[in-house]
This record gives sequence, C-alpha cells and structure tokens, in this order.
Amino acid sequence: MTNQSHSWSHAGDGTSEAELGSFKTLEQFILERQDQFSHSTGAFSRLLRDIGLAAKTVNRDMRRAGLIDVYGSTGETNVQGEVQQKMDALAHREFTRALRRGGECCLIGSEEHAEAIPLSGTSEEGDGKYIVLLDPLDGSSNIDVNVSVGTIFSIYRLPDEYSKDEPDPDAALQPGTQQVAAGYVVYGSSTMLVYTTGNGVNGFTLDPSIGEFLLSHPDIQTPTRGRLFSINSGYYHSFEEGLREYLDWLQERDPETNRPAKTRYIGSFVSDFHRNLLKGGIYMYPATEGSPDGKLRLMYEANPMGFIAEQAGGAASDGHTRILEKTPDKLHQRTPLFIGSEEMVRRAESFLEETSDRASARP
Ligand code: AHM
Ligand code: MG
Repeated sequence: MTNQSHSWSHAGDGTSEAELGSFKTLEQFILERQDQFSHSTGAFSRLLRDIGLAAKTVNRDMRRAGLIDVYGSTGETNVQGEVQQKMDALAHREFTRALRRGGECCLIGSEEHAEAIPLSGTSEEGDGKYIVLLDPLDGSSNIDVNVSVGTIFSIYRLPDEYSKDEPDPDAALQPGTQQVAAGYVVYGSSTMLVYTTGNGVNGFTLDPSIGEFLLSHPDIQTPTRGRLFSINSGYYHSFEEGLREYLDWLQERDPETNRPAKTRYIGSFVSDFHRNLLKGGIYMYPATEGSPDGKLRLMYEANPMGFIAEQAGGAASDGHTRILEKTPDKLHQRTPLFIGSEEMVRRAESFLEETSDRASARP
C-alpha cells in the first residue's frame, strides 16, 4: 500500500494539524476521474457524492451513540429474522433518503428491507440509471459496546431492458462481475470510505473538522500472503472436515511459512475485512451445520467486498467458486465466504477441494 505523502505543520496552540491543502477531497478525486471519460454525464459522480453524504450523516449519529437514543434494538426483526438495532434502521433511512433526494438511483436493495425499493419519480433531479444494494450498518450488534461497524455498498447499472420509471426488482439480480462500483465505510477509530470502480482501490479518511473525506490511502494493494485469519472458531465442530484441517494447518508451527498464523476476529465484517486488506489475511464465514449457506449475504456483503478484494490484488471465493461469478437467485441470498490475500484464499479452497474429493471417493 502506498500512502499519499503527508506534511504536518504545527498549529502553534500545541496541536498538530495536517496541511489539508495537500490532501485531495473525495469530491475532487471523483471529478478528476470523471473527466477521464469523455462521454460522462456526471450522474455516477453525483451518486457517489450522495453515498458519501449519507455516510457522513450516519457517522455523525454513530459518534453520539450513548448520548442520543440509538442504542439497543427497535424490537423488530428484519427479513433475515435478525434483531434490528436502532442504528440499523437509522442508517437504512439515511442512505435511502440521500439516494432518493439525489435522484441517480432507481432501485435500492437493503439488508433492512424485505423487497427492493423503487425510487423513480421521487426526485426532480438525476437520471435514475443506477441500482444500489447495501448493508446500511454491518456488525450493528457491536454498537452498544463501542466496537467498529461499517456500511457496505454495491452499484449496478439498470440494464437497458428495464424501465427506470417502474424498475422491476429482478433488475437487481446481477452477478458481481457486473458491478460498476463497490465500497464500504468503516466507522472505526477514524471513519474511512474505501471504494473501487474497477480501476484500483482508494481509501479516504473523514476529517471531522471540515466534514470532508480526504484521500489518505491511494491505490491500496493487499499482500498476496498474510498472517491473519478471521473466523468464528466457536463453530469449529460444525465446520466441514476440510475447513477444520485448514484451520489446524494455520495453527501449526512452521517458521518457514510464517506459521502459526494469528487469529483476529472482531465480529464486524467490514472492520475485519479492512484490517486484513491493509495487513494481509483471510476472513472466513463458512457453511456450518446449522447454516449450510453461511451467514453473509451475496448481494450486499460478499460481492462488493469481493470486487474490492480483487481490485486490491486479493481474492474472494465461496470455497469452490469465484464470488463475483455466482448467479444470484434472490436479493437476500446467503453465501459461504473466504476473502482476502490470494494465496490464503487459494489454500483454503484446496483444503476444501481435497476433503470433498476424499469424501466422494469413500465407498
Ligand atoms: P449483520 O449484517 O446482521 O450485522 O451480520 C453480519 C455480521 C458480520 O459483520 C460479522 O462478521 C458476522 O455477522 C458475525 O457473525 P457471528 O457472530 O456468527 O460470528
Ligand atoms: Mg452485514
């Protein structure tokens, strides 16, 4: 990973401050990229601006959690049967509102809403040519205990055969290879927005004093091999044999291959993914006996993060198939997920492959 060079000055009052002029804002960066396309109408840039704006609003409320009434659950369960946190509902509303107002998106698919939400005709502005799928607040059960959470988003074009005035929810069911952009926001010790449009991965840190995302992590590349592995090993006994063997292998001592690897599991996918992206590692949410399709959702968790991982030089797989090539059947579809440093993902796949071959060879 290469970081933009920082130059620091002394404010004279004992605090150091960055010379903000040396950082590019998210908006400047988006516009610069837009200028590279001669036929660009600016619609996509405006869509990203709307997402950035919603992220700042969610960030503002999150930073005051504990002071305003956003702790705890709404008492409702979402379409997945999971308890909905107040902050889940708030983040869903903030993103929906920003996209509705901006007018560039005609259809939203959200983890917090059973059906895709059509937006067309609700704004005077915008061309309404994009579909946005999102997990408004991933890892939200961590909010009440002050642990980092995130937002994940995935952007598709509305295919020509669909009308933007009455968008069919099925228009959202596109494979991950069709994404035009994907990103996440991690509300951590600082707030960062990381995204790709298929031309590398760039990260922006929110400077709360000026309310702008500033380019802090240009052209992020993830190590091919890492030392971290992230999995809920509490479910170890319900993992398939190949995965148990891979986990045992990771924990063997072998200085030549830098083993044992280190466990890091926050239980907040965005945060676990972000750390592993920068440091090198693998995040796994596999199938278990109770959840044969795993827990994470293909359309707004695995696909966007898979796109980012690949763009940073990593990989994403369901253990057998490249995530981005999976054909979706439904908006809230789940998938097992192995994502991160390429060598680690490939090795996980080969352990899984080997034992499934062994199992099928058994008489
Ligand atoms: P959510 O989208 O409802 O927040 O659920 C996804 C979260 C991930 O952030 C996290 O990695 C995983 O669920 C943790 O699940 P578990 O507690 O089973 O390990
Ligand atoms: Mg989630």
